[in-house]
Amino acid sequence: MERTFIAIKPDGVQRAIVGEIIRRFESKGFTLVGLKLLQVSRDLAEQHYDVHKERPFFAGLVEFITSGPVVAMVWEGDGVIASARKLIGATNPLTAEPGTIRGDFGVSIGRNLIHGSDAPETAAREIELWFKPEELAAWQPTITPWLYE
Ligand code: D4T
Repeated sequence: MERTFIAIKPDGVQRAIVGEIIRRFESKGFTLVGLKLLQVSRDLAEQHYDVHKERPFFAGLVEFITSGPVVAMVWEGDGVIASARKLIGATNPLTAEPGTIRGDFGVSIGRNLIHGSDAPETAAREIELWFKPEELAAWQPTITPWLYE
């Protein structure tokens, strides 16, 4: 089964939509296999956003994600990486479709509430970066036959 890394950024935690976001992933039919709330270190933030290190907004990104607690999660399911990106919506919440997390709850790109891995390689890298193997639980929900043929 595919896995993806999802992080609710400090704005999502402050806006008190952690439960709402988890509910959307659960209701869709994905399985939560890792979950923790943490204060992100500068080192972790810089590694996570390494791909953006030459971009003008890099310093702001690191500053913001280290500014308050983050909820880090790993979700599992068939096609979960691409599907999570659809649940999350476009990068800029102002233009993200209504019905998506960013579209429903945000208005600006620097406060876009949530991160989701964008490809299998980044998902594997980010899960390894944020979680120790023993922090992940492999389990099969009893409703699995009602989700998959
Ligand atoms: P993440 O990586 O947070 O899931 O967001 P996206 O995959 O949707 O978007 P991204 O990697 O292009 O951007 C990462 C992060 O940087 C912020 N950002 C982005 C910003 O503040 N200004 C910008 O111009 C861009 C492009 C928002 C998300």
